[in-house]
Amino acid sequence: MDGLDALKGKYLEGIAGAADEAALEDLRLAALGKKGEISLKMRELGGMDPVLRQSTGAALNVLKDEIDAALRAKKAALGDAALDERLRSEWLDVTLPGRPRRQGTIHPVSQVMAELTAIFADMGFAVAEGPQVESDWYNFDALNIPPEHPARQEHDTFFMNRAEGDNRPPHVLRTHTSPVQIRAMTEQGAPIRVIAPGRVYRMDMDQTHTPMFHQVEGLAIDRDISMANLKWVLEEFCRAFFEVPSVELRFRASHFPFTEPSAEVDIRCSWEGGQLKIGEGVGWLEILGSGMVHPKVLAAAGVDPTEWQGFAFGMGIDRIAMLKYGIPDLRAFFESDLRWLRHYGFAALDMPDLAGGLSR
Ligand code: 2NL
Repeated sequence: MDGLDALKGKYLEGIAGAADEAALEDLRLAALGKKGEISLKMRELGGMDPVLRQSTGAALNVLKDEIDAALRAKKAALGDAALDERLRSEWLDVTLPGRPRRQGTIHPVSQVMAELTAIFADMGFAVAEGPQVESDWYNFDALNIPPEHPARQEHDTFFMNRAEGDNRPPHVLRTHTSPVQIRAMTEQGAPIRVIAPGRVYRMDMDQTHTPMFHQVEGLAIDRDISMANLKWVLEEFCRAFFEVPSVELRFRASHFPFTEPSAEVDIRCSWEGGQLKIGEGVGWLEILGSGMVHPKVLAAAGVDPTEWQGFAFGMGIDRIAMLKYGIPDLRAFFESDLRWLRHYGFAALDMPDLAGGLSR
């Protein structure tokens, strides 16, 4: 019996101190394996006298169960410790933002498009898109600019080539996004509320003009839409876009073939110390053109002008981006200079929404 106590002490101590599963397995074999110490003692039972055999046998069984239980418990504990250790060392915060190897930026034009889309979406305007190569009917005729109208010359249009002997009028690179709204009206009918942001093209290149630039037009047609609705929508847009508490707009009578009446819109501003401030001061800055959609334009898009009316407006995206973000030179917009993009670009995850103001 003393021998068994010594065995028990030795194995339980060994098991408690085992560093890993391999050490545990060695101990199991040494005690309970075929040639293990307990197994050998079991085999010796056969040669004992019956009384001693019974008590020794019972004691051996108890010891075997104890060692077995200690082995299992230690194995489980080692497994838990190993898992804890992995969880500690392989810890990963999946909520961290990505870290791209090279940090790109969002172009100011893309940023401003996202901003104005958010603002107009909040007022119920959907975004419409259309082709950049247009028929001259969609780009001009439908907008009340017939073939010999002087406005055609003023648009500095890029013309596409026709095949030899094809005498139909050539397609054009759209000179405004109005044709997108003609298409939207034709497809959806009235009532309708859309904006059409996108690239437009005019053959012009100097300090303040690039042959490709960006425009957003807006259109709202219903039974009783008026210039008053136009004024509110534009004020609301300017307030949200320039992120100022209030703005003041001034409507000046103007002329466009596709609206009647037509108005150019100025915004109150100050120019102190070379710093432009929107919404205050004694200066005025022209920011867009607008008016009530001409009845002929409604009719061309299949909308009955005796039943429906509404406003339209158009403004340059590049220009309002320059005003808002203090970008001095228009031509740098399209030079793809990485230093310029890093300076004026926006973080990819910094997309605008209206909760708490555009830039929070
Ligand atoms: C400007 C002036 C304007 C429109 C665009 C428009 C579109 C349709 C019908 C009638 Cl479908 N009008 N667009 C109206 C007034 C002015 O743009 O100075 N843009 C930069």
